[in-house]
Amino acid sequence: MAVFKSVLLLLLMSHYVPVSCQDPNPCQRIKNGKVRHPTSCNKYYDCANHRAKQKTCKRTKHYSTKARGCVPIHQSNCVITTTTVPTTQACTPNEESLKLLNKFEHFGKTYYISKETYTSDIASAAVCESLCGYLAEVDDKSEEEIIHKMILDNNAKGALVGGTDKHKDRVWEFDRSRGKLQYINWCPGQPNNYGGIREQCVSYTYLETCMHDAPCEPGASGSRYICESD
Ligand SMILES: [Ca+2]
Ligand SMILES: [Ca+2]
Repeated sequence: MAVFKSVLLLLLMSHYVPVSCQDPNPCQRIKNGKVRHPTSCNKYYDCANHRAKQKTCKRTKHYSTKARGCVPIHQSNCVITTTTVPTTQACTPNEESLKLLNKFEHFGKTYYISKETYTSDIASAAVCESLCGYLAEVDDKSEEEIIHKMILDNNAKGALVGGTDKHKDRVWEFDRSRGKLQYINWCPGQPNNYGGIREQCVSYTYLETCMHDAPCEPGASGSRYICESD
């Protein structure tokens, strides 16, 4: 009897292919029955006592989870969804843009201050983007101090940073995300649309560590612009 059992066991083992350790057993949750194949429509697994045997439908058929068997392809509900892993493309700062700005590292972040005054927020933002960054977004007091220090260290009169109310009057947002400014520290008397001109951008001067509203396209201001990169 013992010999008979052993022979029977051997026969079963030769019939049902054990699944390797690397592949999770498709019959782990199904003791007896059929399980769809994860990456093929015309294959499925036959489970017998949690042992999986891979089977293939005939050429014109697909496995159907509804019918629990092979059916003509047009009757099958099989859809294989493959998850594509998004590829993060490394950004390389543009060589020509790098010549236009001075680079600084502060607490794991990279900032750039332009050597020339800004002509428009859009042009400045484009240069920042070519450096894998954006017009500096001042998120807190410590970042504000970094911005101010960069202005002083570079003998600049001031610098344009991110933030605008051009989309909605008096609603200050970051242009790239349209997210509202979380940190706002206007200097006394600001924002003031100085001289009756709509000042829809944000800048800092060398005089104070606080924000001014400033024209996005100044004629001549002497202000530079600062980019930030994560
Ligand atoms: Ca920031
Ligand atoms: Ca102003």
